[in-house]
Amino acid sequence: MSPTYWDEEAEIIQEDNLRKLQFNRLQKTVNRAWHHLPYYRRKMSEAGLQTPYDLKSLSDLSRLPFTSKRDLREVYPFGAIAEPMKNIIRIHSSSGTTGTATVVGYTQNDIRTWSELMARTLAGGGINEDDRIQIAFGYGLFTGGLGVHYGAEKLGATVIPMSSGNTLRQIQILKDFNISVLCCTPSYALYLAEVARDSHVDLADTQFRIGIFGAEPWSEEMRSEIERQLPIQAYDIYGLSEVIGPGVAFECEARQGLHVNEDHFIPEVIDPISADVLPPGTKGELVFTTITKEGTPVIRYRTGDISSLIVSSCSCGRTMSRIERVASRTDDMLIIRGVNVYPSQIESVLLRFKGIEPHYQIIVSREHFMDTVDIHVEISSEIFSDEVKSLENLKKKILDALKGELHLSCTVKFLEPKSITRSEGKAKRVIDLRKEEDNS
Ligand code: DLL
Repeated sequence: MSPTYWDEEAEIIQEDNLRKLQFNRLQKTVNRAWHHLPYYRRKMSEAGLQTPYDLKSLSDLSRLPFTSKRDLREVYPFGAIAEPMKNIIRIHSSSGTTGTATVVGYTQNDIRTWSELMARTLAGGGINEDDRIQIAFGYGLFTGGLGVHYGAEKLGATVIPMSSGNTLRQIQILKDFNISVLCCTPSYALYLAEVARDSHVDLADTQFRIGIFGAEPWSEEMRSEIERQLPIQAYDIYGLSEVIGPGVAFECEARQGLHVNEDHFIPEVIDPISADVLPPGTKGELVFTTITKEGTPVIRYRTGDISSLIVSSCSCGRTMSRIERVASRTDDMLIIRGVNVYPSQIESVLLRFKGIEPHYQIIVSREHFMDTVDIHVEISSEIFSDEVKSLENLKKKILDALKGELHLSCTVKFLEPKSITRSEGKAKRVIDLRKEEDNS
């Protein structure tokens, strides 16, 4: 398959030229932050910078201070905006479910850049102006809906701006409008497949061919499951509001990691504890510096997402380095009686077993000062009616795999199909009752 570049000059740029471009843009960003954002000026001065022109090469990036979600929250609502408000044409914001929301402002140029990057992202998945794209990411303060929308229009595709929810209607439109591309969270794609099946709608003989999924972690096993249930190739796209929204990194047709749009964002991977920069191939926390954003530039923003950098060349010819798919976050690691495990690892084990459905929840609680984990997972209706003995057998195999591979002792409870509430956006996989107890 020949690669589908949207912006060939940028996507196959030579490394030397890319590094020069990045340094040039980084200097401008540092200058902007120094002059327009008092908290950055303070942080940079504390880190020993005397002027914004102190950086001599790209490796001096490591002299700059990190930015955390907390820093952005402290200047809520508009303290992270580096332009007069009259130049800001759009505001997005994180949901704020885990604290004060973070607010991001976009100038005309930022929206132009974002649209370009999203067009690049969609073209990377083989999408073109002949496609009809149903956008089932939420529209609103969340960046998913509008971010993909502007990119799809830029690409020249036909956009169907559905937003999230109203699943029966989504299926009807998918079929009636001969949609070829669906964009949503991977968990919502599975829900849509389930509702289509229940409504006896066969999507196999439609034009539907590509899924662009992101905004939440999903495993390779989940990708296989989605592709088994829907007649599509599924692509992973990654991004976060604080950096721009979707369009930070995307999978090409090789699907071997996500290309970072390095001409706009400089990625680093650090040790989440010591904050030391880690070499390519080593897993750690992803950090991004925006180098073209005007509205809300961020310097060395700590994402909390875990990944590693892949610098080897990709068969698609793009020279921008890649990140490994983001399977977990530093703050979703569960520490269960001294064992560290991520929900995505549990997902990978569960989905290997036939009859296990991709709908699960991990319930963590504390009994007599001991942490316990109960995994609630749906099983298919065929095996739900199996004899108790064969169900017990299956359960034992799962428990052995969890123990053998993740050293996790837990309990597994099989649930009837459709017992777990479906999500229209980001799925909630972990219920940590310990936090609720601690907060009560
Ligand atoms: O979720 C932006 C987005 C919209 C990305 C649509 C992709 C598609 P936030 O709501 O700010 O922005 O959430 C950002 O979601 O730090 C990750 O933890 C997680 N995330 C986003 N994309 C992926 C992905 C959008 N492909 C947070 N894989 C990020 C894993 C992802 N996690």
